[in-house]
Amino acid sequence: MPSSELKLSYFGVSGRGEAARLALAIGDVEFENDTFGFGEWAARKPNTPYGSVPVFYVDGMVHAQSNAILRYCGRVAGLYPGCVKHALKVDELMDTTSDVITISGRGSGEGEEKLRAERKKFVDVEIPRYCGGIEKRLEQFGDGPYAVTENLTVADLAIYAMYLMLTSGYLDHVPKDVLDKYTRLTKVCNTVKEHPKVVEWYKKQAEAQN
Ligand SMILES: N[C@@H](CCC(=O)N[C@@H](CS)C(=O)NCC(=O)O)C(=O)O
Repeated sequence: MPSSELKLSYFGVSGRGEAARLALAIGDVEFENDTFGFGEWAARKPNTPYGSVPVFYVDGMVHAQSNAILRYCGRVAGLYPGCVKHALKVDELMDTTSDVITISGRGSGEGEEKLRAERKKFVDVEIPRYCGGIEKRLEQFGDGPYAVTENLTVADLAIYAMYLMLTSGYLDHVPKDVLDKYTRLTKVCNTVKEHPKVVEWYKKQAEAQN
């Protein structure tokens, strides 16, 4: 089958686009990494199916929803399990990280006081609920180092992208060490971070910026 022309469009931050970028990079799948600044968003928004990003073009046809995109990228990169039981676990983890990213946005654009209150709730209540939940599920799913099966899957990349977002200082009022106590989750993230293709990808991105 001839390979398709792929383009991923997302803000130049990790967020909901990062896991798909990493999946394609790890699988040596060629794609156009179309990143853009927040200032460009208003002009782009009407051209997206649901007024949101990421969007993903396959041979010119636009597609939306980060987890649909990530599953596609995982399949073409060989990082999405064929086994339905494994795929169920991968999907569960992907959707949970997506919930965390959605909740992290509460209070944005509603003023500093509201944002501070929402972020406090996020740190004190939602992170223990969801990341504590992921931690327990990882323990139930196996010994690692990966989340599901002994191989890297898109679930690991989704967890890593969420981890980057929560620990990079990108979110005001969220301490960078907020996930330190989740040791199994952190182990997954360190394993992804040290993956040679991931190291190579970030090195290339840094070089492109200089
Ligand atoms: N369910 C969607 C949510 C997408 C979403 O909310 N994207 C945010 C960026 S992470 C966005 O487009 N925000 C700009 C806006 O809503 O105007 C997905 O997973 O792709």
